[in-house]
Amino acid sequence: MNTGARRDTIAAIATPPGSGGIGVVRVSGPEALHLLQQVFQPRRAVPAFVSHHLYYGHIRAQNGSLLDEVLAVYMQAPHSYTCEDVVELQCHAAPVVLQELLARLATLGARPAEPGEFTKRAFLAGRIDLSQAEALIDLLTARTAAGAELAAAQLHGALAAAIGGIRQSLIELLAHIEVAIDFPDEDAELVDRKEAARRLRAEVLAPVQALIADAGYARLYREGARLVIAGLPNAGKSSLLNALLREERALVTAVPGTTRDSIEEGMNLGGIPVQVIDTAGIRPAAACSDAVEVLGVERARQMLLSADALLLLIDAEAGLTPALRALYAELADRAQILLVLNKRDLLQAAEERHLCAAAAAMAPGRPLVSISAKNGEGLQELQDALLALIAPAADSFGRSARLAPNRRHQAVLMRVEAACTQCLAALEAGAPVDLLSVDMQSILETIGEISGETSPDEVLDAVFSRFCIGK
Ligand SMILES: Nc1nc2c(ncn2[C@@H]2O[C@H](COP(=O)(O)OP(=O)(O)OP(=O)(O)O)[C@@H](O)[C@H]2O)c(=O)[nH]1
Ligand SMILES: [Mg+2]
Repeated sequence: MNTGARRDTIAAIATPPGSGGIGVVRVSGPEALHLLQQVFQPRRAVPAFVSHHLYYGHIRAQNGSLLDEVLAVYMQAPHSYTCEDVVELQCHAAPVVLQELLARLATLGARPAEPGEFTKRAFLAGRIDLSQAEALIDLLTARTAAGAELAAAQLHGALAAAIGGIRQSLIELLAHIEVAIDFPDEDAELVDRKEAARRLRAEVLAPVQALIADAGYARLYREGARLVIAGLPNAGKSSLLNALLREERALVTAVPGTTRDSIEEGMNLGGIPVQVIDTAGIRPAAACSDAVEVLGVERARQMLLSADALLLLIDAEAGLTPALRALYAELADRAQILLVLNKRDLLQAAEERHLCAAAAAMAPGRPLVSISAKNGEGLQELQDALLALIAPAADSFGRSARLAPNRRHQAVLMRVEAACTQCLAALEAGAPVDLLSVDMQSILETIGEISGETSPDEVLDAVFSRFCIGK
C-alpha cells in the first residue's frame, strides 16, 4: 500500500440526497484551501482563512450568477477528519445547488470522491485503524440504541485496544524466544517453555477465544434475528404480531386462513433488531379454502426454513390436536423453538396447567410460555423467553464486554486461534526455537489484519466500498 504519495484533492456531497436543512460539500487534499478561495466569496474580506473558524458568504455558479448563501469552514491538516486540509461548505440542501458546486470544484481540479474515500484517507494517515473504520459503518447503519452503543465503543478503539494488548503479549513472547535463537547452545536455560506456554494460553489464546464468542453476540446486535410465528390456522399468530408491535399491522378474523402472504415487521427486543414474520396457518392443501391459501402455506414453510428462531403458537382452546402434534414433529429438529400457548383467557387455571404439562410432554426441554394475545397477558414473559432463546448470554454481554468483532474479524480471529493452538503444541513438544519464532511472527501478521496493518489491498477496498460517497 502506498501511503507516502502526494494525493489528489477529492470532493463529494457529504449529506444524504433529498430534502433537509443543509447540504454539505466536503473537500479534502492539498488543494482544498486554494479551491475554497476560488469558489467562496466571504461577506467581509478575509486576508487568511483561520482553521476551524466559520465564515459566512456566497458561492457563485460557473457563469458568475449567485448560487447560494453558505457557511464555510477550513480545517488545516492534520486537525481534520482525513488528517489533510479539509474544507466544508454548508449550503442549503438543494440537490441542484450541491451538484453545481461539485461540478464547479471538478472543473477547478477536485476529483469526485469514491465511496468511503475520506474515511480511507483517515485510515491511511493512521488516525483510525481498520476496525474503527468498520465501526463507523456499523454506527451509521445501527438499528437499535444498543447496536449504536457497541459501534461507538469500537469507534473509540475498544476492539483496537484489546487487539493491541494481545499483540503486545505476542511481541514480548517472540522477543523471549528470539534471544534463544542468538544463543542456540543455551536454549534449554534461556527459554522457559512452560512459562511461555502459560502466557501464550492466558494472554493470547484465551482473549482470542473470548473475542470469537463476543462476535456471535455482536452479530445479533448488528444484523438482528429473524423470528417466525408459526402455527395452525386461527391460533392467534396475527394477533400476537399485532400485540408485539402494539399496532394493528395484520388482519385478524375468526375465519381460519385469514393470513396468506407472510407479513414482516421490525421490532427492538432488548436491543436486538428482530424481524418478526407472521405466516399463514399451516394445514394440508386439501383443507385450504383456495389456491391463494395453498401458496400462503408454501410460503410459510419457506419462512420456517429461514428463521433464526420459531414461535410455535398453540391454540389453547383447540389443544394438542393431531395436526398440531404433526406440525411440531415437522419442526422438532430445529434448535430454537419457543412453544407459546395462546388464548389462556379461555381456560380455567387447572385446564391451563394440564395443557402446559401435555405440551411439555410433547416437547421435552423446550421453553414454554402461556399468553393471551388478546388481552396482553404473558407478553413480557414471552419477550424474556425469546431473548433467552435468541441470545442466551446477551444480558451479560450487553453490560460487560462491549466489544463487537464483525464477521471479518471473527474469521481472522479463528485463524489466529488455530495457529496459536498449533504453536502451543509445538512449544510443548520441544520444537526448535527458530520454528516457534516463525510461527509467532505469522500469528502476529494474521492478527494485524484486524487493525488493517497487514491487510491486503482487496480487504481494504472491500471495507471502504461499503461506505457511501462523501463519508
Ligand atoms: N380469546 C382469545 N381469542 C384470541 C386470542 N388471540 C387471538 N384470538 C382470536 O382468534 C381468532 C384468530 O386470530 P388471528 O390472530 O387471526 O389468528 P391467526 O393464527 O393469525 O389465523 P390465520 O391467519 O387464519 O392462520 C380471532 O378471532 C382472534 O380474535 C386470545 O388470546 N384470546
Ligand atoms: Mg393470521
